[in-house]
Amino acid sequence: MLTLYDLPVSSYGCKIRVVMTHKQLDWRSVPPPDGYGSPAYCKIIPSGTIPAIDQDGFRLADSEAIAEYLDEIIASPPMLPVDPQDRARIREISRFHDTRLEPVLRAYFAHVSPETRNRTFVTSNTKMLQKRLNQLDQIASPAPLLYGDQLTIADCGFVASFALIATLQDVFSLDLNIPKPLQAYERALVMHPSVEKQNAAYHEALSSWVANKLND
Ligand SMILES: N[C@@H](CCC(=O)N[C@@H](CS)C(=O)NCC(=O)O)C(=O)O
Repeated sequence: MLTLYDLPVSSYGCKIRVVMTHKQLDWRSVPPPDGYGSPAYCKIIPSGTIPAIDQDGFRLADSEAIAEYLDEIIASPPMLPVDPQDRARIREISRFHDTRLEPVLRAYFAHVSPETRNRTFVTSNTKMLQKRLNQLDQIASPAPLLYGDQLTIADCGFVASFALIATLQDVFSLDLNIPKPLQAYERALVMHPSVEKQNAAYHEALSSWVANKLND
């Protein structure tokens, strides 16, 4: 059986859980020994990051590489468009998510606990988040998902990010204006049958994580 090194609260892990659910794969989730980045885990996965997979000794890290690998070895249902330009656009959005949007969300993590919160940082990071959402609104044309009705690799990353945005909005009372097409996209995404259960589980993991941070 496929092993997934993962933790319930991992956003990139959530992306792979949605891919695996959509591909109807069986897998077992294993926490990285001694935590991610630990010497014990780096012996297995040199980058020390989660998610990572082990398929009969073939080990692979990086959510995007994993998602594309799974899409190539399990052809149905396909998670990338066939047309080269559509395919490239979906990859562009997925990389925009991973390299431009998600890091801005991650930057809030150190400020969730009131003990370590810096309001000036939160305000400036929110301006950056607004900028990224506006950019996404220009790049993507959800109808209702990023590529019509077909769930793609790019959609999978947004499951955790929309959950994170909602959670962070509550924690920091963020003054965000999420463009209307993106709001409609989120509504369609979380209703997708391959997303629903993973989305609910991710919200639950986030709630416990935030509750722990607020009680630190
Ligand atoms: N580009 C990587 C990023 C993964 C990532 O940063 N994962 C976090 C946890 S959600 C992690 O492992 N951090 C540990 C570290 O950076 O050492 C991916 O897409 O898998």
